Amino acid sequence: LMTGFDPFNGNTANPSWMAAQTLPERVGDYEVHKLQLPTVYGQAAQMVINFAKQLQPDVILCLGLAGGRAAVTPERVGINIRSASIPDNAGQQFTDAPIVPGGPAAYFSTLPVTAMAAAIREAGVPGAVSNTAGTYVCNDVLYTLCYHFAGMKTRVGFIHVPWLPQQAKEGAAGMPLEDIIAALTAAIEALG
Ligand code: PCA
Repeated sequence: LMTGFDPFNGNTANPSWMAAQTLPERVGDYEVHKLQLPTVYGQAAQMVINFAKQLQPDVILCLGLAGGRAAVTPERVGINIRSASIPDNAGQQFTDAPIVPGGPAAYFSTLPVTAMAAAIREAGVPGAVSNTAGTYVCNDVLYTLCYHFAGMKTRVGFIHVPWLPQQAKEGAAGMPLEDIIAALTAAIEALG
């Protein structure tokens, strides 16, 4: 199950969903099912959980935009916090709030992030493990899914992608959609 987000915070497009949509229905050994998520705390993760109940996927790989990053970045960890200077697409805004009150501080992704980042670079695209998925909706989804699927056989992970060249802010990195697609294909093939 692969997900991408709708546009948020004034971005006119979200390359995470554009990339998910453009990927073929089969990559390596995997059938790819796609779901667009709203950039809304709580609701986005719940949609993934509901969809996964029907689909029973082997892997859930969520994608999001991290404007300003220069590489495609598998995320190592989700943390139990909501804290951002901008509201989500439903107008919710949080500062220093837990996602799951009393829940564990953090979870590691259950995907092989180092192998995925290496595979991305081998495909000729900048790739690196990221040690923070932020404290906004992407982290909310990663943490909530790790919490929900802890101890279950479904593996869970997240990849942040850069801005497209045409949307990158002055002086910031952008990456063509076809490079993002090549990176994601390599990352999926590295899942084992
Ligand atoms: N990126 C945001 C939320 C949606 C998206 O694509 C984030 O990094 O939290």
